[in-house]
Amino acid sequence: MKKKISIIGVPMDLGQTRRGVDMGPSAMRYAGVIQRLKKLDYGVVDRGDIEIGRPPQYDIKNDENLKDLDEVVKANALLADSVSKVVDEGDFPLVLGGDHSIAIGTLAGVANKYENLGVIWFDAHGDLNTGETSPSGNIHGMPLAISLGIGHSRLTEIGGYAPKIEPENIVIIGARSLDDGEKELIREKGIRVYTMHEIDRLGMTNVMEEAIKHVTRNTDGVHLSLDLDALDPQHAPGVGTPVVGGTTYREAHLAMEMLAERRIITSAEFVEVNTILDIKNQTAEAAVGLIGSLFGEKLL
Ligand code: 4U7
Ligand code: MN
Ligand code: MN
Ligand code: MN
Repeated sequence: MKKKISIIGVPMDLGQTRRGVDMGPSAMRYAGVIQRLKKLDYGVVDRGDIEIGRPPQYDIKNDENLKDLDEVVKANALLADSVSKVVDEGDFPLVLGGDHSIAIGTLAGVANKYENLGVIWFDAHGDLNTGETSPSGNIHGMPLAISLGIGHSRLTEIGGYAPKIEPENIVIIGARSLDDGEKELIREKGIRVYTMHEIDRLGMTNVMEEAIKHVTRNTDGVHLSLDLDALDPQHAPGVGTPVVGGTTYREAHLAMEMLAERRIITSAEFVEVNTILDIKNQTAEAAVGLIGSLFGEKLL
């Protein structure tokens, strides 16, 4: 029997400063994510949305270069609990964002269920900043560092343990914008990165073959964290931090189809869909299409 899929929405927009990404979960529901998964014969439960605190928006707190830290911590702690329950019940957690700061909570909820969790981080960015290295103070640029146990302890200790993951079990795919501190951390920790250069050079098929080998070498589960800004802004205009020169729509689908064939993904999140910046829900629809491919949708 196929695993049941539990959907958790996280209308979080405080990990960065552009409003609109809080409506991402609604947009993906509206684009038909549940119907799409049901059509593939999965049992689907929608667990609704995690509650997000709403600070007065004219007064963004920025202590230690960590914007809206209190609310980001609170929401991620709730998300970690909710994801943890889903895994305990034997369901597949599918988290819909919200900005990428929510990966902190998703990984906190999932990582202690595995001996060694692998992570595929599909993103234009490295998300490896800390309050010390971040040029923006936006926590959505930090979740991968936080999950490695690097950063403010209020964030790294969410879920009551740290680190969540080890550097050798991570691959970043689609990178084309890295800050100096992130580059340093990648070199220091030996994190495997397939930048757009490698995708151009090797092709997505080879990149995915290598990436899958890397994240399954030493692990008993693999989390997929997919930031829609990995796609070229042509195909995913509704994101807060677009970067030109991204993957095509088809490359992203191929990546998901290969993950479906290999059945290695044990939890997933789709983040950074910003409905205010989107064009006729195109980015949410792209996300839902990718979710379909990840769960085995085929034309024939
Ligand atoms: B996303 C950035 F400086 N690196 O830290 C930062 F370029 O979750 C962008 O990948 C972070 O969308 C992007 O602010 C975070 C910037
Ligand atoms: Mn672990
Ligand atoms: Mn990104
Ligand atoms: Mn990201």
